[in-house]
Amino acid sequence: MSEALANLLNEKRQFLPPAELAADANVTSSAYAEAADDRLAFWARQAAQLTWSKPWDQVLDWSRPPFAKWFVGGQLNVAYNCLDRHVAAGRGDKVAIHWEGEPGDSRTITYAELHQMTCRAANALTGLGVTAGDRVAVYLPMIPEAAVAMLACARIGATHSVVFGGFSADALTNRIQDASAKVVITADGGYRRGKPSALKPTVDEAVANCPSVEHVLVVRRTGEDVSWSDRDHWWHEAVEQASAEHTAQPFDAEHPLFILYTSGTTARPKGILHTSGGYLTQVAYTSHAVFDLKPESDVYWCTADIGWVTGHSYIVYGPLANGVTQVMYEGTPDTPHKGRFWEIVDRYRVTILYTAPTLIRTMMKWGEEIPAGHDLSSLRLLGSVGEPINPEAWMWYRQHVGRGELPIVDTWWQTETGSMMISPLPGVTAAKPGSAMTALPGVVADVVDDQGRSVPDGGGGYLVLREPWPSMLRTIWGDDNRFIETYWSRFGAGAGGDAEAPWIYFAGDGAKKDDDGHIWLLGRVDDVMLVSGHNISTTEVESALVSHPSVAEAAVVGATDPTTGQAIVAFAIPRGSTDTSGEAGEQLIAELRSHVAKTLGPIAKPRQIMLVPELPKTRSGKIMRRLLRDVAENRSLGDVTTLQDSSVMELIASGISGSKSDED
Ligand code: 6R9
Repeated sequence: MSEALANLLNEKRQFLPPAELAADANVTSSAYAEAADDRLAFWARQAAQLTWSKPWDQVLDWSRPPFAKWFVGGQLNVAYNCLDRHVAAGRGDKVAIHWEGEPGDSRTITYAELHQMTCRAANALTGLGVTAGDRVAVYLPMIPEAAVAMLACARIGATHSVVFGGFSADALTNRIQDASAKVVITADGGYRRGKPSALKPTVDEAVANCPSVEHVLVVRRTGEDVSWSDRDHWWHEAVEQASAEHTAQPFDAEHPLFILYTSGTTARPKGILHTSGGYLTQVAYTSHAVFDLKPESDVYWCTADIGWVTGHSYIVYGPLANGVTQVMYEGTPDTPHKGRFWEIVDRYRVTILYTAPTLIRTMMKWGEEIPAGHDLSSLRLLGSVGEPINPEAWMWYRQHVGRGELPIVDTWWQTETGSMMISPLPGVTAAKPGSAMTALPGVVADVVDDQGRSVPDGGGGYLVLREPWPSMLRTIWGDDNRFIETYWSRFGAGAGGDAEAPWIYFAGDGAKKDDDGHIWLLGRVDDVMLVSGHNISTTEVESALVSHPSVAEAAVVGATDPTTGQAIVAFAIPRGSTDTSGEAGEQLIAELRSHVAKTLGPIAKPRQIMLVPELPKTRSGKIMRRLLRDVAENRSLGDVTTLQDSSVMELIASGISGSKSDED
C-alpha cells in the first residue's frame, strides 16, 4: 500500500491518569462501549441532560445527507439552558464569571447577574427591531458583554456572527455583508499590551459599506473618544435601561444559533453555520466529560478569544450549560509582566486550564522560572487546543505547569465540528505526549488512505469522520454546494461512484495511527498556515499582496517559528516597472507587510517577504509551495523534477539576497 502520510515520530512515553481523578471522574471507560452499542441512544441520553420545552420525535434525520437534523421536532432555548435553569435551581448566587481586565480591574458576575444582563440585552435588541432569524455581528474585546451579547442573541433566536477583534475593516465588512447583519455590537475599544486598542473606528469604516446594518450598539470600555452617528447607541443606555424581565421562548432544535467565519483555503471566508439542540448537547457533554467539570468546586479557565470557536464552545456555551465558575481575561499574557497568567491562576485558584500550544511554546521560551514563581497548586487538569502540540511542549506543560503529575487533554476539533471530537478522557486515558489519542464516545473518526481505505496501525493518511455528530456544521451560510464540495466530496458517497456508500466528512487534516491505534494529528494537508493558533490561508495573504499595485504574483508558505508555531513567509513578484533595488526594495517590502496587515488584520502580516523574479510551478500551473518552504527554512531544495522550469529556483535564490525584512 502506498503511504498517504509518513509516520516519522516514535513517542513511547505514556502517563496514567492520577488515581484520585480516575476514582471520581464524571465519565468512565464504559462510555465508549455504551456509545458503540447504540450511538443515537447515547446522544439522546446526553441531550436529555438539557432542559427541553418540547421533546424530540427523532434523534437523527440523515435521510438527505450531508444535511443532518438532530433532535427533530424538539424545542429548547439555548440561553435558558445556560442561565435560567441554574438560577431556577437556586444557584443564582454562584459566580459565573470572574473577569479580569488587562489594566487590573476586575468584575465578579453571578449566574443571577449574568441572567439579568442577558435579559436586558435581549430586550434592547428586540427594541432595535431584531427578531428571530436576524443576524447580529459581534466585534468586541474579551469583556463579559461579549458573552452577554451572544447569549442575548441566542435568547431571542437571532443568529450571532462573532468577528475576532484583531480583524481589519475589510475582513469585518466581508463578514457583515455575507451574513447581511442588521446590528453590530462593538465597544469603543479594549486593552491590549498595556494600552487601549480602538475598535469603533474599524466598525465605522466597515459599516460605511454595509447597507444591511441598521444599528450599532457600543459598549464603553476604554472611555476614549469615538465618532458618533445616528445609527449608534451606547450599550449602557440601551441595555442597562432595558427591563431585566424576559421570558425565553423555545426554538426548534435546528434553529440557527451562530455563524462563525473560517478562512479555509480560498480568499472567500466560509460562514460555518451551527444550530441549537445538537450543538448544545455536544458542547455540554464534552465539557462535562473531557474537563471533568465539577460545578460545586471547579474554577475553569479557557484562555481563548471569544472570536474563535473555542471561545464559543468552551467559554460561553459548554461551561455555562454546566453551571461552572470560570475566569475570563481581557488581555495578553505578558502585560504587565510575563507571569500574568500564573498570577491569575493563583488569584482565582483555577483548577482547570485550557490553552493553546502556541502559548505553551511562548511560556517555554520565557523560561520555567516564571510559572515556578507562582502558586499553581490549585490546578488539577490541563487542556490544549488549536494545533498539534509537540511532545516537548506537552512535557513542559505537564512538568512546569502541571507539577509533573497532572493529566493533559489534547483536544482535536474544528470550527466545523463545533465540539471536541478526538481527545483523552482525563480519568480514563493513559495519554501520550503529542497525541489526541482516540475519538470521544459517540464520535466515529478514522484515518484513511487516498482511496478512503482505513489505514492500519502505524499508518498515516487523512483524518475523516464516518458518522454524523450532534454539533456538526449544518452548511456554509448561503452556499450548500460549497459545503458539500469542501467537506463531503473527497471520500465516500459524495466523491461520486457508489451512491450506496456512506457519506464521509473530510477534515482537511493529516493524521496517523500509531502502533496502538492512537491518533496523532499532523497538520493541514493543504497549505493553510497556523499562526498563533489562527488559521490563515495562503490564498488570502496572496490575494492581499496581489491587491497592491506593485505586485504581480505572490505565494506564501508557513515556516516554522519558535513562538507562533508557523510564521508567514511570502514570495512576491513585483510588477515590471517597480524599482526593487536597494532601499526602494526594502521600502516596498515594508509597505507590503503593512498592506497585508491592513487588508487582513495584523495576524496575517508576513514575517518576511522576498521579492523574486519567478515562482516555482508545476506543469499544470500550481505553485509548489513545498519548494518555497525549503527556501524559507534555509534547507537545500527537495525534489524539483515536477518543476515546470528548473531555473526558477536559481532565480528565486538570487532574488533573495538583501531582501529580507527586519523582524518586528
Ligand atoms: C478548535 C479549533 C481547526 C484546525 C484543525 C486542525 C487544528 C485544532 C488540534 C489541531 C492538532 C489539536 N487543530 N486542534 N491539530 N491537534 N488538538 O482549533 O478550530 O480554528 O477551526 O481549527 O486546527 O488542523 O483542522 P479551528
